[in-house]
Amino acid sequence: MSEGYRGVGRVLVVIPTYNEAENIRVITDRLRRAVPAADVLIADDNSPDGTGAIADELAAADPQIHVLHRPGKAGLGAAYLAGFARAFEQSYDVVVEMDADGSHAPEQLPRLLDALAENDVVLGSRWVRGGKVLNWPFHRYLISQVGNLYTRLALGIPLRDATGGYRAYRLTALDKMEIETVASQGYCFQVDLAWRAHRNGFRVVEVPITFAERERGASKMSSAIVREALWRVTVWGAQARLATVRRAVSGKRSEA
Ligand SMILES: Nc1nc2c(ncn2[C@@H]2O[C@H](COP(=O)(O)OP(=O)(O)OP(=O)(O)O)[C@@H](O)[C@H]2O)c(=O)[nH]1
Ligand SMILES: [Mg+2]
Repeated sequence: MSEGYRGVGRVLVVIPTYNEAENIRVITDRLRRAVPAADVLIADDNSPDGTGAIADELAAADPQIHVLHRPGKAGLGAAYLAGFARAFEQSYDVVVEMDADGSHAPEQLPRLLDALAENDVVLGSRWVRGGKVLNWPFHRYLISQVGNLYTRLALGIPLRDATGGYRAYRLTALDKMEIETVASQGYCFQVDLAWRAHRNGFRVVEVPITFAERERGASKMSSAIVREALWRVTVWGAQARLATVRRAVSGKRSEA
């Protein structure tokens, strides 16, 4: 167990994995070098390619690496929630989300953690000035841009990259976000948490990152994941507008 990162306290980086045998060693190695103060939790959904066994080897060789074995593929959101629960149990101050496929450079984590010193939630952002995406096919660029535009309009949140998955949260903030009620599974999980942070009035900041397309292994991105995000964001946006209308109406009634 580490002493913590300057200014923010004890940090747990949760890396969800499903079939990342080709990536998990490289990413944990880079992460341990880049931020030696951070502990690592690999949340593996019983990957058929043996990622879980490799994670066990890594954990056996390094007391700052831990593994959460889950029974089967249940989506990114569920894996993160289980990882967050572990962070609460073990009294960490900060939890970080990071993909295993190398898209999120561990070398940029200090940038996120430094920004957390004066914020509650830090989003690694591809779409603010200074942010970049390397080697993405045009259709992925389009999905991300359109998805983020729709999210901004439907929810009225000022974020450029609400779907990104490279983030740091203070546990004091997560604790108030009622995450036990999160049902989102895919990307939508990221939008869900950004929306909760915004509604709670937390200090949310976007810092530029360079996101690189995965080089090894298969993507778990699917049209079902995009559809889930679309319908949930639409429902949340409608609920928020309805609540505003209701408040306005009951305000008028009490004035009358
Ligand atoms: N535990 C767990 N991890 C998952 C699951 N689905 C995806 N992941 C992990 O979540 C991270 C992001 O998934 P990716 O497949 O890279 O999804 P993506 O980044 O949207 O897609 P690409 O950009 O094509 O890589 C990776 O570390 C995956 O292994 C799941 O059902 N369970
Ligand atoms: Mg990826």
